[in-house]
Amino acid sequence: MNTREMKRILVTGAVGQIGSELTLELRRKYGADNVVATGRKTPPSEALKNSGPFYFIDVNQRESIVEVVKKHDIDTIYHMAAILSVVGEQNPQLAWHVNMDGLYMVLEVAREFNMARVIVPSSIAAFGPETPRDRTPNDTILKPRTMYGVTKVAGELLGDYYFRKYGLDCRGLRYPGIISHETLPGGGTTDYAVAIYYEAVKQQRYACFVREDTRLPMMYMPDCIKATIDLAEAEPGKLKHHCDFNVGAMSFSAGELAASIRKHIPGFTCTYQPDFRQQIADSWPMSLDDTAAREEWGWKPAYDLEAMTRDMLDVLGRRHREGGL
Ligand code: AKB
Repeated sequence: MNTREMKRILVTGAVGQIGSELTLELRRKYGADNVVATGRKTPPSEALKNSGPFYFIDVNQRESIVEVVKKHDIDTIYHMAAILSVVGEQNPQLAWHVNMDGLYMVLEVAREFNMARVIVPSSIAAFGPETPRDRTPNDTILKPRTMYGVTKVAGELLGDYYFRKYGLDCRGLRYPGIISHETLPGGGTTDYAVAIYYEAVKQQRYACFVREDTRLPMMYMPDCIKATIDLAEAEPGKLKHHCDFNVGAMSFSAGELAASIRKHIPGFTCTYQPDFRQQIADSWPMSLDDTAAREEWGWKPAYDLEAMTRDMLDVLGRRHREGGL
């Protein structure tokens, strides 16, 4: 395996929900000039725009990646650019193009430039209706029904292939629904678990697009960032898995989420109007067995539902009072 150190990092999808916060944390850790943010949109926050280098790149355009890789002598890629489940069902061709062709492009560039590491995120969408839904094992049936899920399974396999065939150190987590208060997610099935907080703060009511009893695994952004960087930095010799780690943090129904908000905003009301996204949610795990991540690289989440709700409402409440929501 390649033994280059991770020193100069490129983040694709750096203006997305996870990429934007991940970039800032990586810059804090490795130095602003050593973390190059790239994306297809203008950075949403001044913090991201002004804290280090940013380039517009398209992950499907090899030359646009290569130019930045050469200019900044990149040795590590966090490949966060992806089309999520709902947009993927609306436009499966686009999901394949961005998630598969884009990943292949990134892996090929990483191989050609002999990179130290590539972080290739996966998702609970890699599972499907035939998978055991309660404490879903790490190694189990992977037969998703969404195009997003298909690209996630194929992405896990492709990353593992590059590791075995070329010694390219690819690693990846199966993200659950990620909840955050900085950048909104775009086009995912778990987006209701973010939107509910914004609407609770702004108008004390929310119409949820999945049933009240819909239970999915979720994670608060600080844990997501920690998990991503911890896996990237884990000692290679300890890893038995590579691109397919389950990472659990919490698991709750939409009704339990609303109840946790009601403890802080007693007048909050939530109605349930399931639409086509219900079927996607019903095909995903309710909770995860993340023993492999705990044993192989010491994964341990810090936030549960109560702690996350307190923090989310604190931050969003403050922003709303200051007129920024
Ligand atoms: C989605 O809902 O599509 C994503 C995911 C779970 O990967 N948030």
